[in-house]
Amino acid sequence: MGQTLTAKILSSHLLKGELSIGSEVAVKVNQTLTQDSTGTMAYLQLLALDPDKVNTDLSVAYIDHNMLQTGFENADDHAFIQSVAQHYGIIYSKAGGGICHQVHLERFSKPNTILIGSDSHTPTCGGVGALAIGAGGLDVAIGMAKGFYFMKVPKVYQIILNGKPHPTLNGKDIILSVLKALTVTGGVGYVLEYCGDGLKYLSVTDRATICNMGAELGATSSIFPSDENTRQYMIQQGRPSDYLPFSADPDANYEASLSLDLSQIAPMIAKPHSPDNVVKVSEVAGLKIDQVAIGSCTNSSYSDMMKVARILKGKQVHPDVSLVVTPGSANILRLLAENGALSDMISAGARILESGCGPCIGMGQAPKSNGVSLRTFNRNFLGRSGTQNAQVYLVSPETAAYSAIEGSISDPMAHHDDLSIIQPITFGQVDRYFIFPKGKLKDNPIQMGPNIKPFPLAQALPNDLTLPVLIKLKDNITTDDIVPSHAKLLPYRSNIPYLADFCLTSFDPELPLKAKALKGSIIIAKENYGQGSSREHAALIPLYLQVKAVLAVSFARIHRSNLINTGILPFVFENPMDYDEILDSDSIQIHDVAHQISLSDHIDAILIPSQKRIVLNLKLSEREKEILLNAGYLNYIKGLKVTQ
Ligand code: MIC
Ligand code: SF4
Repeated sequence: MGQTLTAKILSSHLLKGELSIGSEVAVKVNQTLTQDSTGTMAYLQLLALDPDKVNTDLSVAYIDHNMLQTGFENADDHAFIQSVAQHYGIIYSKAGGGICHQVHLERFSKPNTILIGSDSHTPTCGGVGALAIGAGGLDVAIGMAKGFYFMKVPKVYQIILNGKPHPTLNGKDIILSVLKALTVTGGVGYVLEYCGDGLKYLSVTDRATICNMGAELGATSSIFPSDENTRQYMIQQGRPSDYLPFSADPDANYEASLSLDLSQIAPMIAKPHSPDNVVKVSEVAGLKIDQVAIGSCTNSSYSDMMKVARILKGKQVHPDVSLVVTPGSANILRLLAENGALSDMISAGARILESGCGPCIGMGQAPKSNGVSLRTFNRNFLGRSGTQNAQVYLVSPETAAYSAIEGSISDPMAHHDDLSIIQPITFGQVDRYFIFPKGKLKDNPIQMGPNIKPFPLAQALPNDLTLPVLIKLKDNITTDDIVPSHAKLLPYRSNIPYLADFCLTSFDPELPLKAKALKGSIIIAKENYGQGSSREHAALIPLYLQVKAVLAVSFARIHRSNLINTGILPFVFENPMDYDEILDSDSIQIHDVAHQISLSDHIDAILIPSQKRIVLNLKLSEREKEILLNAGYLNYIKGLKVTQ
């Protein structure tokens, strides 16, 4: 039987365990990436582990999220990360160098490698055939210190792309079509592997856009084969020797499959407030808009920017629209400046931002009240833009640029322009934003500003738990809901006590106070609790508020790991109907918790006051069990060795 790309990479990187679906294995980590908003926490954890130096082929610390230095906090965090990078042998990518995923794709991504990153969009590098996985900061810190990563062996979803796409189609329209077909939970437990004769029409950056938004399907990762287009990309990026032909075997076996005919795909748009709320752009064409934002790790490549410049050239942004453009890397920005595209954008009335996440994570450019914002980003969760009542739509750069000129949503297929781009033979490289580690690493001192506070650690499980319900939530609660992120809060990512006062406050403004008063509680939720970002703050903050457990119908993959890593019990309802039995005023009582966990996946619990018996499921690997019984991953990891 032939192998999938995923199976090939996992088997050549296997350190421990058996490659059977659902079982936990340890794999060798080749590369890691962090960004600053999850990075400070990851590096505090790396300091606690204190290896001599990182144990990977390459680790990079990017500064791209927290770039609005409205106070000392962000600048302090940057200095901290830079000092840790120097201390342990990590490449530091300064603010302005670009968005982690775009820069990593350009400069470091390699086929047939494993990359883990403390950001849910790490799978972007699947565009060149890497198995790139988003993880919590602690998992990445452990990856750096020990060189391994534990993961569940995923199923593989074959996505067959046949046919030739219309020239104005972007990778974004393809992934939005996949989201429409499979929804935000359709990728859970899978790696999405792309194949088919349509691949030859997709550039590496279109592929990267598609892999990037696999995160919105809940997938473990997404991956394309490495082929002639990959070779061309590596040559352009000045690193032809990083190319390696890499494809799945023709007789590989997949657990599921979806076919799309690219010639039939029209420009697509995700309506508020979910990336899977997808319709054709033509169905909402004409809707008046207030803001257009082009960029983010999803759509900020050189080709995307050039197409935008082509559309804007000689035109004017509509008077009622604010158009903001964020090129994905300093190198792309330089190329745009050199070839005149930047001038075309500015002449049309675009606002140009430095390369970084910017408006995607609410760092400025919040829309006006009830504003309609068209964004080339990957998430349109309610409130993420920084304006609670804004209506955010997700589109391709082509749709965004035409709409910015018209002042209303406009279908790029209605324009019949030739948007083909002549690619430069080589992109050149801007290395001035990288600080490469040198000298005697450990001689470099760690700089820690006053905003950086210690992270909380779990306590050993008591014999009996009686946990009042803190809040009862619905489906698809995002990590943005649990720990909001925007210009006012992002600077506090290294200050858990401060952030704790904002936990779930859009559902209950009193929740942090209530949690503190209860000194031990449980959160109840439905499907897909913790979707979205990899931020482990969504676990550390409940931990700080003494939340001991979350009971949900299901969890998003990264968030479930983050809960376990911090020492919070992620219970699943054995019978999902029991969700309806639980009242806001109830408590859940569990006797002999540690003993029950060590014996079985099925944990007996009692609802107080009704005395109804419910069964909580805690399907854990042996390692996860030990983590929970040892009050968190950090406590447990210190003695753990995994070798090939
Ligand atoms: C996001 O897109 O939500 C973020 C901000 O990049 C997060 C990381 C974070 O919360 O810091 C992610 O996707 O993991
Ligand atoms: Fe940055 Fe947005 Fe990408 Fe997250 S999704 S890494 S905030 S650009």
